[in-house]
Parts: sequence; structure tokens; C-alpha cells
Amino acid sequence: MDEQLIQQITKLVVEKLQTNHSGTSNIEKENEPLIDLFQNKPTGYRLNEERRETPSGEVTFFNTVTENRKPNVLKAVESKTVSSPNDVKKDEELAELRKKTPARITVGRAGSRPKTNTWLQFRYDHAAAVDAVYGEVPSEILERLDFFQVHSKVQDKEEYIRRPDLGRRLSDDSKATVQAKCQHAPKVQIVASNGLSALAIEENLEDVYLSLKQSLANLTIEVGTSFYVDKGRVALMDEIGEMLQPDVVIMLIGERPGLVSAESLSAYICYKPRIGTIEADRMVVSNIHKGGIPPVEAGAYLGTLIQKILKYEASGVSLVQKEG
Ligand code: B12
Repeated sequence: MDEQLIQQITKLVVEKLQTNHSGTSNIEKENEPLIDLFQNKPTGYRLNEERRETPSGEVTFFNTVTENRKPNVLKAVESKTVSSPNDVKKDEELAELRKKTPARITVGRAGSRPKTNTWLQFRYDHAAAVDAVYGEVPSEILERLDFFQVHSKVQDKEEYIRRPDLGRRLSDDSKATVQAKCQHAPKVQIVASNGLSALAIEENLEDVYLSLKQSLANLTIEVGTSFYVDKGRVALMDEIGEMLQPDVVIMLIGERPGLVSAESLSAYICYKPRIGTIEADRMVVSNIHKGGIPPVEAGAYLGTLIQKILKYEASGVSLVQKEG
């Protein structure tokens, strides 16, 4: 994306976030009618559990299945062909739900199996997820953003998957490189890593990073020397915190791909992370991609979040507690 455009959008979002104290009203939402997915009682199951104990009293069964309550197939077919107004309403409601999420809901079936289209789409998305985990980040992106590259202790992708602990530490060479090249004790240290999706970095890093830097510059918050870790894990930020002593570390990392998106990026943030930092002191802004939180908007928001973390000198649950 055009760098000037990123600056403009970032500025707009930061201004909006800072002036928007009131929040939007939930009244409209509350008045929306709830959609009843299960208008008919479930077939073959009791509404109330039936408790039965063995004669010895050692084992208790909770029987929830009724006897002989198989669905009446003929009736089901009949009701499908002659659509009642109720069915039409239900179909419309389900179509509305489908529009609200990319999740595979109400996609229908062929007998007891998924439809061919559903199955092919599933295979395609699964393949994309595997490619995202095993793919590589093009070096041009890192060069364009002026990131130098270091490595975790992991040797290859197989080891990366099997040994998360090795992804949480830098190799000895990399430690020396980071010490030599990075500014010591900046306010904010930005680190990027492919993590579980190289595609997430390829698709989003540039926009998120440029917008985040712009956002921090607008808020006059100092940023250290950014770099990229190949095959890193989130808790690698603890070692980086230990070595460089920044106030905040933000790690932009590829998320484990799901079957909806394989290119989703997360930003994990922590105030003064150190080896042994507990997970509750980290926070995450996830789902950054073109179908989720747009990357430029995410960058701008992350700047304001870091501003808050610096103000309260806390992140995660501690931040929530201090904020009150
Ligand atoms: C895998 C996963 C987990 C695994 C992590 C195990 C592991 N070693 O990988 C388990 C099942 C333990 C888990 C637990 C939780 N998770 Co989780 N998790 C994910 C998932 C599916 C992928 C994360 C990922 O790819 N990370 C990148 C890789 C490279 O990181 P990693 O170093 O291998 O693993 C670390 C991170 O995954 C991190 N992590 C995982 N979840 C969370 C949640 C929070 C709030 C934080 C700070 C860190 C964190 O902990 C791991 C160990 O350091 C995301 C969904 C998504 N789209 O991102 C949800 C997600 C991040 N998790 C979420 C939540 C809510 C939780 C829990 C708070 C659930 C709970 N109520 O207990 C806990 C908190 C765990 C924590 N570390 O503090 C939410 C966060 C929502 C938000 N924006 O705040 C997400 C986005 C799912 C969702 N859509 O709701 N999670």
C-alpha cells in the first residue's frame, strides 16, 4: 500500500480512537429479535437427563437418549418439498446467519455426507493452511522494511512444530547479532516472526508495521531497532525483554492457520517482559488480515494500546486491574 495513504488512514483512526469516549449504544442491538435455531425439539434426545446408578452405587449413568425416537424420514422429505411459511422464515433466518460469518454453518449435506462443493472447499482451505505453516517469508519484504533477520534455536519446520520451547529462545549467533545491532532500552521494541503462518507476514506485515510506526510517531513514543525472527514463538519476547530492556515489546506473528483464513496475523504485547513472565501479563490483538481487522487500522489501534500500557505501566490482566 501507498505509504502516504497509510499515514492518512493511521492519523484518522488515531484521532477517532482518541475522541471517541462515549462508545456506541447497544440499545439497537438489544432490540434485535433473537434467532431461534432450534424451533423444533431435538429428535432422539430427552430434554431432561435421567440419572441411573449401578446396583453397587459406584457408577452413575446419565441417560439422555430416548428409545425408538428415530426421525420420521418420510415426514421430513414431505415437509421439505411443501415449504410451510415457518420453513421459509427459517431459511431466511439461516441465510442471514450465513452472511454474518465465513464459518461453515448451515451449508447443508448430501445424505450423511458433506456436499461436493463443501468438501472441495475444505480440502482447498486445508492445503492453504499447510502451505502457510511450511512457507517462507519473501526476503524483499524484510529488506523494504529494513528488518534484519535472526533465528530461534529451531533448525527446521518439523522441529519448530514439535519443540515450541526451542522457538522461545534465540540461537547464540542471533543473540550476539541482536545485542550488536539494536538500540538498548527503547520505549518500544517491535519484533516480527513468521510463527505459524509465513503468509500472514507476507500479506500484512508491511501495512501493520508502517501504520504502527506512524501511530507511535504521532503519539511521540520512541521505537527501537525492529527485527525479524525466523521460526519464533510468542514467549521469545521474554528473552528479548531481558536482553534489550525495552518498556514494551510488541511481537507481530503469524497465527496458526484455521480453515477460514491462513493469512491472519496477531500482535502480542507485554510490558517489560522477562523470562518467567506469566501469560496473563501478555495481551493479544488477533485476527489481523483483510477479512478481519484491516492491517492499517490494526497498526493505528496498536499505537494507542501501547500508549495506554505505558501510562499504566502494565499489560494483560494487570492492566485491566490498574485501569479499574
Ligand atoms: C493455539 C491457541 C491457544 C492455545 C495455546 C497453546 C500453544 N502453545 O499454542 C491454548 C489452547 C493454550 C490457548 C489458550 C488461551 N487462549 Co488461545 N488461541 C490459540 C489460537 C487458536 C492460535 C494462537 C497462535 O497461533 N499463536 C501464534 C503462535 C506462534 O504462538 P505460540 O508461541 O505457539 O503460542 C502462544 C500463543 O498462542 C499464546 N496465546 C494463545 N492464546 C492466547 C490468548 C491470550 C489472551 C494471550 C495473551 C496469549 C495467547 O500462548 C501460547 C504460549 O505462549 C488463537 C486463535 C487465533 N486466531 O490467533 C487463540 C486465541 C489467541 N486465544 C484466545 C483466548 C481467549 C485464549 C484463552 C484466554 C482462553 C481461556 N479462556 O482460557 C487462553 C489464554 C492462554 C494464554 N496463553 O494466556 C483468543 C484471544 C482473544 C483476544 N483477542 O483476547 C484467540 C484469538 C481465540 C479467539 N478467537 O477467541 N490458546
